[in-house]
Amino acid sequence: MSEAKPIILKIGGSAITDKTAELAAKTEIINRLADEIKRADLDNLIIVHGGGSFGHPAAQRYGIKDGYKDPSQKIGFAETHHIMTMLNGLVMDALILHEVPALSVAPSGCVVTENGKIKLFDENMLKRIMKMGFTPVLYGDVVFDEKMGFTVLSGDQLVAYLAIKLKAEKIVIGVDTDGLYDADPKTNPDAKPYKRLTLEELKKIQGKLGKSAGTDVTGGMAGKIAELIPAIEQGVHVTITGATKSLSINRALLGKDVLGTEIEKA
Ligand code: IP8
Repeated sequence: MSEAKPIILKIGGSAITDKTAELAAKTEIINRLADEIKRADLDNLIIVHGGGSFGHPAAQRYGIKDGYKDPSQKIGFAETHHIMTMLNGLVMDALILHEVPALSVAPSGCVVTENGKIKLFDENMLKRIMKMGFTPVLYGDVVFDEKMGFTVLSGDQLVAYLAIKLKAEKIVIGVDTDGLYDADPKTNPDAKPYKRLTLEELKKIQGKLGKSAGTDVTGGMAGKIAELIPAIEQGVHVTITGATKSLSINRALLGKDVLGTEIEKA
């Protein structure tokens, strides 16, 4: 049973799905990540995954992020959540097959936001799950919102919130590139990686960070970084590395050197 400070792993939707298609899971990568997580053998791990080509297209179709405006969106809210449980099911299948004692926690059932920002989340259940030696697995989801009726909660906001509330040791973000670049490395061969960034440097380059190659209602890399800033401000170390490259996530979880970007407050 663990009482150690948690390590929070965000698995980006871009890494485990093909965001240019719809409902296109990369099951080989999901399986390899499950193996890397098992091999890291951490009993203080919290996993959060993104929506990728599952949650984002559905959320976009029904305008969920902008809040409740019309009863016809209700089925879209339900559908978006359901589609997220399908992607979560694939992640859970892989984790349990690799004997990670993972437990799925649906944010739609335990988080309330106010104008898109988390207002209510009883973290005691998560603490209990971890104390018993289980690995909670959360994900970007649709949630009820006190002002907007409902909205989309990104996995990244959840990661930052949990990191602050539970005083995390660090955050590891697995994406489909080797960290942050000064241009899109997929389209620009001259794009240069950032090895290390302070909070101040990160804020300066925020405008250069890319949108998404596919549908992304939570703002692509730029939006995700903006969500993480509150945790970095509180002194949480962030490593952004490639989840599509073998062993990067395993090494980052174990605090070893990886190809990627290390972000620190100062
Ligand atoms: O991919 C978004 O989570 P994210 C989840 O972490 C939905 O931004 C439902 C689109």
